[in-house]
Amino acid sequence: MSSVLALLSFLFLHTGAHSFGILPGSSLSHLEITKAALLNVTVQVCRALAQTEGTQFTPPVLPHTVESVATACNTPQSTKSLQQAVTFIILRNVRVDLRHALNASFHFDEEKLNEGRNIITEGIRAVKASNKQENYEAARQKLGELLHPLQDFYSHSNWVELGNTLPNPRLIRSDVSIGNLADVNRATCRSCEGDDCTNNILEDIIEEQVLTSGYFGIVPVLSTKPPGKCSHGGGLDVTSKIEPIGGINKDTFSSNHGHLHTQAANMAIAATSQLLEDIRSAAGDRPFLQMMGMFKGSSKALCFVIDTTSSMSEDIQTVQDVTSAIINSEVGTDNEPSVYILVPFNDPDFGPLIKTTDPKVFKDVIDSLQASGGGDEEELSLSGLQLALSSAPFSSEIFLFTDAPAKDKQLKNTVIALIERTQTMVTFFITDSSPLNSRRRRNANLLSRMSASDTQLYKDLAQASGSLAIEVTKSDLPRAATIITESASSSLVTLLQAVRNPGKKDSFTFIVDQTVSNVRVYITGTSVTFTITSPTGVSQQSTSTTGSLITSSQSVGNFRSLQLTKIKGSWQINMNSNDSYTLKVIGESPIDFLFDFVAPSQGVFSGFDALETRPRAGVNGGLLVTLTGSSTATVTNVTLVTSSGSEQINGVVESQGSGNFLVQVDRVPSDEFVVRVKGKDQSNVFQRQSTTNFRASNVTITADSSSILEPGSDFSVTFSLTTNGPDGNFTIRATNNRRFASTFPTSLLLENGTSANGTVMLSAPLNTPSGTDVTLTIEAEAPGGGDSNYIVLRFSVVNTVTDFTAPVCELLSLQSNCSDNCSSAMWDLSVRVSDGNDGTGVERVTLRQGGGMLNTSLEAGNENVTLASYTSSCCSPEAELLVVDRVGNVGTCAYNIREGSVGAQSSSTRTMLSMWLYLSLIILGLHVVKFSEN
Ligand SMILES: *[C@@H]1O[C@H](CO)[C@@H](O)[C@H](O)[C@H]1NC(C)=O
Ligand SMILES: *[C@@H]1O[C@H](CO)[C@@H](O)[C@H](O)[C@H]1NC(C)=O
Ligand SMILES: *[C@@H]1O[C@H](CO)[C@@H](O)[C@H](O)[C@H]1NC(C)=O
Ligand SMILES: *[C@@H]1O[C@H](CO)[C@@H](O)[C@H](O)[C@H]1NC(C)=O
Ligand SMILES: *[C@@H]1O[C@H](CO)[C@@H](O)[C@H](O)[C@H]1NC(C)=O
Ligand SMILES: *[C@@H]1O[C@H](CO)[C@@H](O)[C@H](O)[C@H]1NC(C)=O
Ligand SMILES: [Ca+2]
Ligand SMILES: [Ca+2]
Repeated sequence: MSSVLALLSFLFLHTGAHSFGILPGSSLSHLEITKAALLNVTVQVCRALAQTEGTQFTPPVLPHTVESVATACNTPQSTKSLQQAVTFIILRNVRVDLRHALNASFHFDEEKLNEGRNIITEGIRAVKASNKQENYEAARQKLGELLHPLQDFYSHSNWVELGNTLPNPRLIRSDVSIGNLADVNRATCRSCEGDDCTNNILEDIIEEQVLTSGYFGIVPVLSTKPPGKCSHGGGLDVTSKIEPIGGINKDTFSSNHGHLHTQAANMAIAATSQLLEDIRSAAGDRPFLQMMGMFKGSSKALCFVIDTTSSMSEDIQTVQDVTSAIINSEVGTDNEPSVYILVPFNDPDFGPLIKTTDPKVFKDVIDSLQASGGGDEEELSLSGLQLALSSAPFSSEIFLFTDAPAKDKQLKNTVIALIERTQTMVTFFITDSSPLNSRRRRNANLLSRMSASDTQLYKDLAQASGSLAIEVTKSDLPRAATIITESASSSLVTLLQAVRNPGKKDSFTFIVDQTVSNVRVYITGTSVTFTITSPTGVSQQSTSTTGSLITSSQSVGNFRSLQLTKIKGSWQINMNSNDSYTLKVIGESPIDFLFDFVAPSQGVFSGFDALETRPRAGVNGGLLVTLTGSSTATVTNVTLVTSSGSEQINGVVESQGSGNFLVQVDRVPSDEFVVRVKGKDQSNVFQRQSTTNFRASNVTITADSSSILEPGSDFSVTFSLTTNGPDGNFTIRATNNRRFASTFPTSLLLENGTSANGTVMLSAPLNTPSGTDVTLTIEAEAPGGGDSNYIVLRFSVVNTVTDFTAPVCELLSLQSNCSDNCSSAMWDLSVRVSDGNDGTGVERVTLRQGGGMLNTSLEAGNENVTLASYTSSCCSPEAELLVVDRVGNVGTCAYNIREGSVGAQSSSTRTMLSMWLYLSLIILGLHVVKFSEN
């Protein structure tokens, strides 16, 4: 594909194709629609939270940017994770066009209106269930997928042509009819040729407010447009050449109904906002922000994977001390971890994973850890690590403590796959390698130290993740563990990271730009010396204890850490060692980058799809790079640098707007590589590097993760394997992080250039909580093990839901003595909230609007019913309660004393309720005093 074509089609489709598209600056695309709505609702939530928390809120100027929203929400340190969430949701949305181009239901084509709505409402259930379990990655994935049909409805149906000015709220509900649907036999369009196609929908369809949508097909013989039906329209759509000719889509300004594009796109933004409001109400404001990657403190997790076998008591003590120190110093600051994760491992068991946002809970859990058991020398370290990797947020850092070899070495490739896909750093603290403490090991009569190959496994994993394997004595561990506190900063960036194995003399440069502070150099290796040279030409030797460049230096075990003076410009470090070493330079800066590997889609439409696999080796490839922390910065160069330093491949960078850059390289290297990004922000030139070391493969593997698992039912995942090089008998492994039972073919036979399909059967036990997510990793290893690829898929487990209605409110009493002087009088309200006999029960009753105090309690003997009492000053004459059931159906009940009337509404049973209320007012003889505001 030529780069010009790629630019036009990146993330979007060709003009006249099949969805909101296309050129920046004119029509609105799914990308812009989704981003606008995500940021809009995030701002609403931050405004509401500021109000309840009594803090200042300055709305960001329009159009919103990730940076301005994070700042307005008073969480600038969440800029990067907000960007990550937004990009992830958008890529999932765009993927629907690439993967399900011809499935009419995903686009509200061909009058598949109920089918389209089902995709939306099933998706909403999964998002709500995932949020409830704090599985935000799974929630974002589903959210992206379901927003696509929602947005397409406004472009592909005749909703706008029917004269509607507001979104259709029935698209996000499954208990009401979607509207007046056209009968299959009813004609909806007439032919229109030429440019003016504004009036091709039949008058009776408009008059009777009948809903329809356009037919779409790219292959004449397969296209079955019934007589008289509308078409989508555009160059690719063959149905629009069949009577009635023409189309009705509003995807772009140049579409058949392009004159309505702006209206359709704005309504898609409003509809997306409405859906997000529903998700927000079900989740609560803080959890909603967490789904958006926004946290009060840091967006980072504090994540430990700890060997708890009998020799580990000193290490455990260190972890307890570090945890206390971090919690004591960081809670309440910008560096407070957003989530705390612990995975203990032992032998023969590991886990469970403990994940909490409460520092106290975490500290208690850590403090209760005790060393015991373990049997033989080896322990289940990789099983523990796998569990942590599949549960930690993307780009986390995990600290693993052990003094023993891995018993589960077969998981090495799975662990590397998860590291690559989540861009997680894994730092190892290995406390057995020194002979000094071999006497401390149990079974002292056995060979108690780890062999070189045992530690090499951990070093390989550390290297793949761009982190360190620190080998120290147990007594030195507390000093080495200070690196954990240093890494808590929410704005840590990697300036340089390299490994030489075997070691050799080499020279490295890194740029310290004006936004970078706290520059640290981390080195691991046993006999490393170096010379460091500043931008001003001053040098300092590693052996020198005086000098102006290194402000502090610490050495422990195989680990050395230096702090550098802040001098802006290009630094050089000359390393000298015959043993293997790692070098890493980090700093703190708001400016960083995010990226995904993308590949041209194989489907009907051209576009690029984010990969969940290794990119293809030896051929061209793409990356989507997003800068964060500055809305004015641009990417100038992106280079794939092989980890050995032998090769640098420069990409061609094309801006896509919104801080996104498409990078295309002629060839993805076969050797391990890192991604280096150079950019410019006004006069400031900066350079950042990926932490993760990536690998490419000659094997490609594809599978889809858009379906949902149901507990107790079999679930099949079909994957397809293609080889462009190695052939023969491939070894297949499928693992999942929940220990769900699974079956899969253990080998697949492939010839060069061919493909084969396999199926993984997975089943979630009947008692799996709704909203659980499961990460399935399918690996394919070429004969001989020289090449392998994998796909990492995340699925949601969601129970079948039969409760589609929100809880209802029953007014028990409303009393007031409001007078003309509102500040001296109060009113109060008592409401019984229930979810009906077949309902799942009331989960939450909160105040959506009103200046008073709300108290809730469970009804005696009936935990499915909540009693709410509300007291307020008469100056705040309105109250609105948000009532949510256990599967996230949301209703509201509004009361006011202003006009001498009381109204209540539950969004699902509005009319019935107001009638009931009217009656109950009469029956109860409630006295509502007229209140006049003054
Ligand atoms: C922003 O979101 C709110 C709901 O939170 C919605 O009422 C409003 O219409 C949205 N704005 C736009 C421009 O869609
Ligand atoms: C960066 O890219 C520009 C072209 O965009 C090129 O001229 C320059 O040589 C590149 N610099 C590096 C260090 O690769
Ligand atoms: C891919 O195949 C080429 C040619 O056979 C080979 O040189 C290269 O090493 C392979 N790449 C990987 C990652 O195995
Ligand atoms: C596989 O086939 C491609 C061309 O189809 C060829 O270039 C490559 O060398 C082959 N690789 C092997 C390992 O046979
Ligand atoms: C492929 O390897 C598996 C074991 O790894 C073996 O059971 C199977 O027979 C082999 N298939 C072929 C066709 O060689
Ligand atoms: C694999 O499955 C896809 C559809 O899922 C099918 O199109 C393809 O022909 C299958 N390939 C093989 C080799 O069976
Ligand atoms: Ca053991
Ligand atoms: Ca209910």
